[in-house]
Amino acid sequence: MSRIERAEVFVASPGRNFVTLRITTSDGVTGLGDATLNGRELAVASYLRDHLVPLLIDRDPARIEDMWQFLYKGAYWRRGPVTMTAISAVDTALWDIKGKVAGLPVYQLLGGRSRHGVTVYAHASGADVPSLLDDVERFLELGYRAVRAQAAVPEVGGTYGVRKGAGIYEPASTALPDEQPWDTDAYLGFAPTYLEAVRERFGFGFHLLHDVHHRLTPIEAAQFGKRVEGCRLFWMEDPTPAENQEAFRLIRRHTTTPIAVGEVFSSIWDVQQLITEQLIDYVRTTVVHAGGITHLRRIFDLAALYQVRTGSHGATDLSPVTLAAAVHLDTAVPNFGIQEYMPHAPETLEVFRSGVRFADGMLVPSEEPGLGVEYDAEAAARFPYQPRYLPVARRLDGSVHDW
Ligand code: KDG
Ligand code: MG
Repeated sequence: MSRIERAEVFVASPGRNFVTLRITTSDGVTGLGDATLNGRELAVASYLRDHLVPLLIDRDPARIEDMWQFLYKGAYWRRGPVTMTAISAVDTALWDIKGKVAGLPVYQLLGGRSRHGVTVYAHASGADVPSLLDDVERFLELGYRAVRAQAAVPEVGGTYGVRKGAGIYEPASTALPDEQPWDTDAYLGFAPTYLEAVRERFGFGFHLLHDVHHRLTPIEAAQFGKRVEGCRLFWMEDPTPAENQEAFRLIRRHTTTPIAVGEVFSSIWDVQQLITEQLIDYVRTTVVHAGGITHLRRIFDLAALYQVRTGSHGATDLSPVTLAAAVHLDTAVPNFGIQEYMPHAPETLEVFRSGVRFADGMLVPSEEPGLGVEYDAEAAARFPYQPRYLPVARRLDGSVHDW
C-alpha cells in the first residue's frame, strides 16, 4: 500500500502571500493543496505544521473521504476558516495525488466533462466613471463574456474593488490594516449610476456583476437591488454581512436582482439555510476555504437540489492551485454558474506553473493527470513571507463598518 511519507508547508510571497501544502507518497507521487487565508496566513501554516502533518504520515493517500472525516470530526471543534482551510489543503492535495495515480485529470475523477469551458468574469474598476468604462471595454475586447464593475465612490475617494493604477487589485497590501473611509449614502447614490452607464454604453450582450462587499443593511440592499433591476445584473454579491441569513428574505421580498453569497463561509452548514430556503441564487464558497474538493462538491450538490448555481470566489489571494481545482470542479458539476477570475501576478506564475488556459472568456482545465499544477519551491524561496492585512472600513464618524 502506498502511504503518505512527507507533508511540507511552504509560506512564500511571490506577488502576494500564499501558503501551500505538498504531500509526497512512498511511491514518490506529489500532490498540492492551497492553504491561503488572506491576512491570517500563519495561523493556517501552524495548524497544518503543528497539528495536521503529524496525523498524515503513514496514512493511505487514497482514502480521501475518510481523511476528511478524520480531520474534521477528529478536531472536535466545528467549522471555522482556519480549520477548514487546513483541511481543504490536505483534501485538494489528495485529489491531485489520486489523479496522478489514475493517470487522469481531476475533472475526470469527478464524473467527467459537463461543459467544454468554464465561463469566467473579469474585474473592471475605475477611479471615476470614464476610467471604469474604459476598463469594461478592455475586458470585452479581451473576449470576456462577463464583467464585474466597481468604481471609487467620489465622496470617500475609493471603495472595495478599485485598482490603483494598471496593476492587479490587491486589497491586502499594507503591513498594518489600511483604515479606509466609508459612506453608505454616497455609495447608494452613486453605484447605480455607473452600472447604468455601463449598460448604456455597452448594451446587454454580456453579463454584468457587482460586489457590494457586505456594506449594506437589509433594507438598503433591497433598495439597491430594486434600483438596479433595469441593469439586469447577473448578480449583486454580498449585499449584507451574511451572518444574518434571515436578512435575505427581506431583500428577496423587494427585488428580483439575483444574489450571490458565500466567499467568507467555510462549510455546508454555513450556507445550508441560504440554499434550502432559496434565499440566494449563486453560492460563492471555494475549494480553499470550504473544505476542499470533497466538501465543496457536497455544497454544490445540495445547491443543485434548489436550483442554486455555483459562482466560486477566485480573487488573486486564492492560489493557482485553488484556481485549477475550481476549474476541474466547475467543468464537472451540472449546476455551474460562473467562475471569478483575476489573473495572477507574473511572480506567482513563476512559482506555480499551471496548465489552466483562458480562451474566449472561458477557462479550461489541464489534461495532465491530477490538478495540472507544479510548485517550484526553489523559486518560492526567493519570495519570503511579508506581513499583510486586509483593510478596515470606518464610517465618516470614525466607527468601524464592514469592509
Ligand atoms: O481576501 C479577500 C478577497 O478575496 C475578497 O475581498 C475578494 O470580495 C472579493 C471578491 O469577490 O473577489
Ligand atoms: Mg466578493
